[in-house]
Amino acid sequence: MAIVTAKRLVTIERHIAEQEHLHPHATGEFSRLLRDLMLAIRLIAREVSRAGLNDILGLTGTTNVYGEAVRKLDVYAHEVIIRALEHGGHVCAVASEESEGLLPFPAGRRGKYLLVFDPLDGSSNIDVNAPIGTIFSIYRRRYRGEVTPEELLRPGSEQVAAGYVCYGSSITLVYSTGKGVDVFTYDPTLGEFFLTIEQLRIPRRGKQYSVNEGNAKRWVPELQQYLDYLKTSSEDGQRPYSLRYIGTAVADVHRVLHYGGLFMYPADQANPSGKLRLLYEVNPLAFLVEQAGGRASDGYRRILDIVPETLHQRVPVFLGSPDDVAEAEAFLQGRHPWQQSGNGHHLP
Ligand code: P6P
Repeated sequence: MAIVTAKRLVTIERHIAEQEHLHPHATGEFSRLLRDLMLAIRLIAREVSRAGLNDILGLTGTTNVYGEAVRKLDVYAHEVIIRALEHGGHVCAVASEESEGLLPFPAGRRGKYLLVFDPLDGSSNIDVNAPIGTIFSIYRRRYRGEVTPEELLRPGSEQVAAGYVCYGSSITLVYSTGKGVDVFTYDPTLGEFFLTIEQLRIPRRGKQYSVNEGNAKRWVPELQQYLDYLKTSSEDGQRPYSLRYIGTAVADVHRVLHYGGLFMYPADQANPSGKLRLLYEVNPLAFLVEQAGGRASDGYRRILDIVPETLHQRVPVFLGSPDDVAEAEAFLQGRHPWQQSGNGHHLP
């Protein structure tokens, strides 16, 4: 992993401009889209950092398309991203996790890109000062004319860029345009994101797993065998793994990208497709993990190959270090040697 300190003083704007030269057909429209998005992220970062002081904590008293309570900061982040993008003319429509369907921009202001975003991931953590995040994903239009949801019913491998912001002890932007993953840290005194890690690479294997084990009794036996395996000491000291779970996917995945291991949100008897949304959360996170040399699947299929049937489709997810995710897949598919060696009996 190439560690770059901020000595080079490469801001996100300078980095976007440098990246533009890497794309021979770049029209500058994509760069301007990213700049508009960075403005929205700065505004959200400011509100998040003042969340205890500006009466933006707490609930709105409404629920979203999933029946989940909506918080004031969810609404603020959703609206500020839309306002920052709609005047630039680089995006024809947006899809927000907080909105029912696709939100086309007015005719005459429609560019060639689509922005898909989760304005505030992990918002239940806002009121307790735990990390939260914003996730975004950018596609290039396939059709002309009216913008319909079919524009987004395509595999995540067609993303032209994806990223997230983790509002934690510091505010970190992690993004990729398909040429590796770069990490920027926000300096709130200057309002600037500075490049701090160039071409982040995920370890081939880690020693941590991240999952809500409160659901364990509802998992398939093969997955329970995998968790037993992770907790069983091995002679080489690689196991037992440690459990780390924040409950904000952005924060859990940010740790996995740096330390290795894997993040899981599996299917269970109550949620046969898991909980996380393919378009708004899983595709962008899978894109980043693969760009960093990792692996992302639903236990059977590569996430980025899945063609969504609806905008809000949920999908089970296992993502992180390639060796760890491949091992989880082997267990789920009942083909891991540990399962066949008789150790794999599932404890009640
Ligand atoms: P649970 C946050 O609400 C979220 O969508 C993801 O960010 C996070 O990984 C998951 O849900 C946590 O869900 O069921 O463990 O609380």
